[in-house]
Amino acid sequence: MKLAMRFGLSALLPIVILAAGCGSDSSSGGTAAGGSSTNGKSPDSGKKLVVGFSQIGAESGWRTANTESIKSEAEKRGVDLKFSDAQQKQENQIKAIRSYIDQKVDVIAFSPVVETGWEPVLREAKAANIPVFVSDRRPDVPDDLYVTFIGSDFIEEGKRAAEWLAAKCGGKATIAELSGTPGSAPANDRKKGFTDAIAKFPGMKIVFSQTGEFTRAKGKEVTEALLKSPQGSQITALFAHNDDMALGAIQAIEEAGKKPGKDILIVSIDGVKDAFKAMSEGKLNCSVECNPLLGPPLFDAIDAFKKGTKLPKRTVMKDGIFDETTAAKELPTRKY
Ligand code: GZL
Repeated sequence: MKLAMRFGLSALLPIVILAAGCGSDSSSGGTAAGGSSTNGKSPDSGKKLVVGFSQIGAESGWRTANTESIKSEAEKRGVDLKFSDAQQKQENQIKAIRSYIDQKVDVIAFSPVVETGWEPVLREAKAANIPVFVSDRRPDVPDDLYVTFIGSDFIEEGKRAAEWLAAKCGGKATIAELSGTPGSAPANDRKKGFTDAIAKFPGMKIVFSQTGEFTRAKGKEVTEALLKSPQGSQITALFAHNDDMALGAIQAIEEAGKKPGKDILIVSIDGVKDAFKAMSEGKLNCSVECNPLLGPPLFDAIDAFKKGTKLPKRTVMKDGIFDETTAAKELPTRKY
């Protein structure tokens, strides 16, 4: 039966995948397909399964770990992976997806850099009977245009960062926000989760918000300018949508002669190794995990789809939260 014949299967309830970042292996955590491994063969001819993957870029430590997880899992399962790096440009992702359609790959998978603008190209994939799997970030399209979306709950991540900060600062903070890529699901949702949570605390206000584009360099640049401005002296806390921007901000705060983690509390999201190091040094106060090891659950889902298993439309990666009190102990076991 053609792989794509089952495309458009009805959705089941979302399931949760165990975090792999804290020592467990997400593929053993159970997935929509129950963790069976792809044999790397297409169902029809026994030839290698061909998967076209469009990656966003290489902007952060999280992205590097995510790419490594996708590539190593494909290799382990004998999948012929065609991989492209879009360098943060949606037009490059759309070009890559079109090229996969032209190559008649068995499956297309991608991490959408922003939420909107995907419907035309995903309709072309559907017309070509090529199933599409979404990894990491959500696209704003009708759900008949993809088989399943595997990624973390970014609203929950923003909420947990806010709640941790509220407890740490007793509900009083003048906050600077370094936001992620404009229009991306993590930037939109983390902001929503964080602002909705601090609304309960009248003493917590975001007085500055600017994008640091999820990169360390831009995070440093934006924070340097903020600290040089009259507003800089008011800031008592910084919320970064990812660790890389927080690490850039830490450098800027130190160069301004202030103590990151003390003069300015810092909370961020991802849970990469460098964040654990900064937390163990007291320079970063909290990092909410966002598990990048999406290779195993992605290829489990493709394998299950290939075998006719009905997949949920949404598979949520389960993430932890870590802070300055736990980082040193956790650091040795971190996988990324
Ligand atoms: C989150 C992912 C985000 C990370 C950033 O799933 O899309 O993109 O939080 C990365 O580090 O750049």
